[in-house]
Parts: sequence; C-alpha cells; structure tokens
Amino acid sequence: MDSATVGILVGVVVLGLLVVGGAGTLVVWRRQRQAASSLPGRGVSGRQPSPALERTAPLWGSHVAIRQFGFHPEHLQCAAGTTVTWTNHDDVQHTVTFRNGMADSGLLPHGQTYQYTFRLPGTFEYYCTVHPRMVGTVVVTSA
Ligand SMILES: [Cu+2]
Repeated sequence: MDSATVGILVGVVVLGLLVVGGAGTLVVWRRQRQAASSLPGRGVSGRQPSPALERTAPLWGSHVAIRQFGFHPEHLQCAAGTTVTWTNHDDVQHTVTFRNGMADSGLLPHGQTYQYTFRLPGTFEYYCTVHPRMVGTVVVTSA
C-alpha cells in the first residue's frame, strides 16, 4: 500500500466519522425538540406530530374506552376546551395518569368513568400506574 492509498483510506474514514457524528447530533436535537413540544402551552410546536403518532393517526373525539388492558383509541385528538371521558370496561382497576403530573384519575373500578377538560393545546401522554405498558396520548389543538 503506497502513501497515496493510505491517505485516501484515512480521508474516507474521517469523512465517515464526520457523517455519523453529524447524524447523531441531529437525532439529539430532534429528541430535544420533541420533548419541548410535549410540554403544555406550546401550541404551535405541539401540533407537530411525533413519529410515533404518525404511525397511528389520532382519532378525533372525546371518549376513550379502557378495554382489554388498552386505551381505545390510543391516540385521541380534540380541540382545546374539550372534556374527555375515559370509561373502564375491564374487570380490573386501571388509572389514567398523565406523565407531566397534571392529573391522575386514581384507581377506576369496572364501569367507572373519569373526565378531564383540556384547556391548553399540546400533546399529553398518559398511562396506567397499575399496568405501565398501557399508554395513551391526547393531542389537543387550538380551539
Ligand atoms: Cu391498568
């Protein structure tokens, strides 16, 4: 291998590292943007759906059924000012607990409902404290 070949190889490796490093920085930047947009009160950025939401588009409505250890629809969309009602159809208790701490239904027995009125636009993630794999999202748009 002559020195010219070695020089080219080194150049290719350095270029590759630069590309990978640049992509990594971009991913971190996008994560920060998503984290910021999930905060309440960031109306405009909150309308940008995250990649997870793009896979299953949120359904417009104001009712979520809790059934067979899941929230249906998993992604709900509504306008600011909407009161959303969750109804537990399972025989076991579930909760509707928001990740940002803004509300928590407590344990909901079979047949019980929980209501929450969304005043601010944004994307609000919630889960069940008893079964943390049960997750849902409410996307609130400007009224
Ligand atoms: Cu549960």
